[in-house]
Amino acid sequence: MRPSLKGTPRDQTTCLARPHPGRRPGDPDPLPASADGPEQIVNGTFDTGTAPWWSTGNTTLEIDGGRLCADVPGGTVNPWDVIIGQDNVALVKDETYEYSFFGIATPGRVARALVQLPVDPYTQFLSANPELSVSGNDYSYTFTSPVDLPTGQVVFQLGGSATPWRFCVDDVSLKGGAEPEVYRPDTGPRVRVNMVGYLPTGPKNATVVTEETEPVGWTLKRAGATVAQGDTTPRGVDPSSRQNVHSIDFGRVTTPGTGYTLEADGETSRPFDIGANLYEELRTDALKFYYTQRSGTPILDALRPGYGRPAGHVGTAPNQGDVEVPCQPGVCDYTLNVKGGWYDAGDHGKYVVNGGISVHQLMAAFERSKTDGTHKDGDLNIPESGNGVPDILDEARWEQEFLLSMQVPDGKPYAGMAHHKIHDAAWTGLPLLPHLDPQRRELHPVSTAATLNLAATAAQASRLFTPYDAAFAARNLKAAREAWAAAKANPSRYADPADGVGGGAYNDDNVTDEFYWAAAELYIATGEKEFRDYVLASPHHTGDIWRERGFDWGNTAQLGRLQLASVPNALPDRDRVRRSVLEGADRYLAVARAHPYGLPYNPPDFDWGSNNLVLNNMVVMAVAHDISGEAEYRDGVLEGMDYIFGRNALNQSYVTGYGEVASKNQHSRWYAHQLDPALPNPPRGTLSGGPNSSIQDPVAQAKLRGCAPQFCYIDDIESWSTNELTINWNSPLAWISSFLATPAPAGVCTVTYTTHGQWPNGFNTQVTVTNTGTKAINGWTLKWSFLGGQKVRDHWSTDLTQSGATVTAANLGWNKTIKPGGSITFGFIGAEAPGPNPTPERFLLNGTRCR
Ligand code: 9MR
Repeated sequence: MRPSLKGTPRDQTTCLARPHPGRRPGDPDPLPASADGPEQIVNGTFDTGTAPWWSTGNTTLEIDGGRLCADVPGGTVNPWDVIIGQDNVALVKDETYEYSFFGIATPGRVARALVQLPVDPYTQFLSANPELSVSGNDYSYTFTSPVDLPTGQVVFQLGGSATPWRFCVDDVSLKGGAEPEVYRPDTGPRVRVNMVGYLPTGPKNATVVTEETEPVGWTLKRAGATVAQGDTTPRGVDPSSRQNVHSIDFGRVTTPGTGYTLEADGETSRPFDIGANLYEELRTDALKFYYTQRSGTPILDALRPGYGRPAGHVGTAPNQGDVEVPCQPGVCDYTLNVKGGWYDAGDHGKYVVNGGISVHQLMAAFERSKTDGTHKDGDLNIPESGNGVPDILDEARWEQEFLLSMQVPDGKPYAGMAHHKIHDAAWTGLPLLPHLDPQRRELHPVSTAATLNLAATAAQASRLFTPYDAAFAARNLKAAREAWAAAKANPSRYADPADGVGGGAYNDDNVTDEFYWAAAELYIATGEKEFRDYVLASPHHTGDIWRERGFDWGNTAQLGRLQLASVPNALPDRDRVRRSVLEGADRYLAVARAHPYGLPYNPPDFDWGSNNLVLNNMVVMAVAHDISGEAEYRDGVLEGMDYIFGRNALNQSYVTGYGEVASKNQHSRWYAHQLDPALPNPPRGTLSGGPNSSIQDPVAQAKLRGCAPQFCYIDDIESWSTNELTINWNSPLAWISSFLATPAPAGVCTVTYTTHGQWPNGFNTQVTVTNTGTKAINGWTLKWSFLGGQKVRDHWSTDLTQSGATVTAANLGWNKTIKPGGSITFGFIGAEAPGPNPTPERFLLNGTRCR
């Protein structure tokens, strides 16, 4: 909206332009005032940014003082060489429309304002040539539509000027015709629950949509019998849904069972379970998602029935990649073999920045639970299953190898940096199986952000892979160091926001957070002073990074902080770092508690991929639980899952295959069942991006305009801005389900782990386990993990075995019993590995966690 203080003249009688020959601005209005029909333009006042307006690639849309502005390049020939427009403007035959806008040109220019057919022959239903001036004018035209056309196009053609100029527009309005179609989602019963279920010992909350303002009764039923009853808590009008809601807390019910229903205000919820182990399958499915996203390899139907497909982008026609991919013209003089990796989303692009956070979160999920042995070889049913390496690491390696291949080779300009992305030269349509993509593939320029993503993930991989493949680990550490040095030498090479044809731009013009994250990973991996000093001096180390909108591929300081807090290291202010995670988690917990749907994310407008931000806020709470052991943080995570699984305004689950009504038409070129019944829906465990207030795609714009944040979602394959799937959204889902599926209850034990001597290739450690409980422990195993490649060589007073970095110490016959208050002590000699050898922080005694 144009703020009135801009002081532009808005007097209709003095500044009106109409498409009548000989008429000049200032002439009286010769037409009867047109009836105020319904508005057909979406965001003509630019209150919500530039979307859904688009432009040709030679100019960039921006909001300047509340108006839409663009610098129009000089040297173009035709008016249509530079265009700004909006699609899917519905026209009804024989209806009269009033089209109006406020426009400015600096310096003055004549533009073309058209309402037209969006495709050849571009028939113009209105064609005007407004004389735009520096001070700005209002323009208004009427026309009668000769056609019924749901997909009309409103455009400003601005090309044809020898010299550059600036165009600004505001208050674009097309009034008349039919009321835009009102889409009403089927939201089912007004009582909203986690349709998958609740853990017996976890929180149990629901939300009921009602007009009532006083408490109403609720009843929990199973098999026709009443299990519990109570009264709702009125919560007023929830801004995220614009609904009047009450919440229900039935947490006192802990009896496992299937087919529970909750009744309130005359409505019955969809059925749900109370049961343990609700997240085990999700943990596997959320991770299995990655195999079917793989590029450069056939997907074996034997491993994923119904999902088998030929290898995509392996240099076989019609594919033009990815074994010898050139750069965009003028960007580089070499080709790279960048075969492999995961397709980022529903398109065939491969991007280093969202690949980076994805592979990071998979490795972090593995590391978090490596003492527990949660992620095993063979648990994901992938081609590498059975190779002795946990499948989650094999899957992560598939992407990490790709990230490494994006690094500029030695001897070339920007050696050590990473190309930002590789994708098609032009957007393709749906459906399109990967191996059928005929587009030219191009490497895009290097970026500091991509380079730092490579540095961070390669440093992390260098530790985690050492026990399994020391050569691969060493290759990663070398790449990480080179990437770090290259990023330091080129600290502000940002991806171009306009480089979004054929693939997403993934632009980010602040990479101080990526620097912090990379330094943190390099410090954890090496313990070196350079990285420690960088971490300590970074503003992100002490700054408030816990923003309500969460973290994502473009906001990665949180990854650095979470890693420093959760992976053992010798940072001098480590306690403060750990406390800061609790502070962040407290904030998300407070947001969730204030939210009648229990959401730990509640900005006034929901972002693209909001579900991933919800989940990442849950990751902060989960790490806080790991640090503190406090149940409230785990409860916060579980309540977040309630939202994802159906306790929401739309009464649907956002994970395919989970819950009675769930997203299943996520935007994808190969899970395009909605467009071609021969193709599958996305596999079980696929997260949808979820509500996006900016509704940037035509389907969302046609159906969801004016939506309250939670309603800005539609399970339609063409709604790419609300309903896509991505590798970087499934990664927090995998992380969180891994967390929830790995409960390690607090035990009655303490452990002291003291490394008495450390020499160039070995160390000597003594471990004492104390029984802090009241009962004798008869027979024990104690588990912990090393940071990287340390290996046990010799041991005494215990039976020690090691798998990967994880060590299991078991009692001998004579020290089997630990009396209440008593302790046992054993020791071992370890082989020193490259990098630091910090004291482990997670010890499991007979499966319970020691303090
Ligand atoms: O996830 C990305 C989101 O954060 C951005 O706001 C949006 C616009 O740049 O792009 C999203 O990423 C899309 C990418 O550009 C192209 N592939 C699909 C991605 C998910 O929708």
